[in-house]
Amino acid sequence: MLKKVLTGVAMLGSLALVATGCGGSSDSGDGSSDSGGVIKVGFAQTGSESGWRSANTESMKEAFSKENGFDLVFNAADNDPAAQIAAVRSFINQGVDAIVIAPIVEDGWDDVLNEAKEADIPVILEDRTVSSSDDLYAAWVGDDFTKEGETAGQWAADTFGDTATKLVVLEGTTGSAPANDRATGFDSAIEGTKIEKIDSQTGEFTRDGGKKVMEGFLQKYGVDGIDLVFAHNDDMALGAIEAIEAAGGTPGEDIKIVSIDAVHDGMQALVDGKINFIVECNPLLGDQAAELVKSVLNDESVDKQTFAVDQSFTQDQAAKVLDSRPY
Ligand code: GZL
Repeated sequence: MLKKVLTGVAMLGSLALVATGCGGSSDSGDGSSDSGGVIKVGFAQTGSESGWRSANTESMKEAFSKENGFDLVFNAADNDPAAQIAAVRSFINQGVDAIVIAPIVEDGWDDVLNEAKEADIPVILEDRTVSSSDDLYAAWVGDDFTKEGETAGQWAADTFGDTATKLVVLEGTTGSAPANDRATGFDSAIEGTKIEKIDSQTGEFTRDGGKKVMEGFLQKYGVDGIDLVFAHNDDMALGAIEAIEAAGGTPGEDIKIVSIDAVHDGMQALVDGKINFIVECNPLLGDQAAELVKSVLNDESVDKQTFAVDQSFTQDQAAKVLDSRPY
């Protein structure tokens, strides 16, 4: 399956494409629908669970703006998969021109995606993926979650691999692609090392969820019984930091933390020495998603998968870039 890897330049390029309306042509020459040049798009967002999600929502709203030729119908499902499916069904009933989804969980999408197909409304996935057959959506743009997990795991293996290390994991939303794939990648990277996963539980990608789960781990094992935390996102890592400090521990020293996202608050904690390593997950997917909608409505062939390019940061590397990052 073809996939395209995006660099920052390419994503900026797509901004130029979308802004000048040369993302393709149809009867009105700019990918517009029948409603006089404006494309009506329903966007089903997961909710507002994390700093990453806020940056992603901002990117999507900026890209699907009136200035760029869109009429955006936005829904945030508060991390409720049933509510998100109902939102997509509502978009179909409204007769939107295209639907964009950041699916909370991978499973349960077949029926409503078939209904969109029967209504001849193309679906673009952004951020997370679904387990449905890929003929039920036109394209997906997002980050390589398995690779993110592998990068985090490789750092852990390089740092602790030869030493007996007690690991606890703060998992993302159960059933979500990032939680599933980051776990797969991380576990493959630490295989054969002396890192032992003693516990793992979902904190739902939220700061409060990460704090509560970490409080439970600390009650169970004590500060001295845990050496390393792998948090599936920065918000849960930040919650874990609060719990560790409340228990009298020093995060980043007594208990090391590796996380994923690289949102500003996470990067600040990395600079402050409370997190030890962060793998980026770029949330700025709006321009590419908007370009995909225009191309699909223009019956242009598009790559089924487009990956954003992610990097990773040590504490020193974070200090150099913190003030210049876009999110
Ligand atoms: C990853 C995204 C995840 C982030 C979390 O692309 O789906 O959801 O890692 C967010 O911060 O809540």
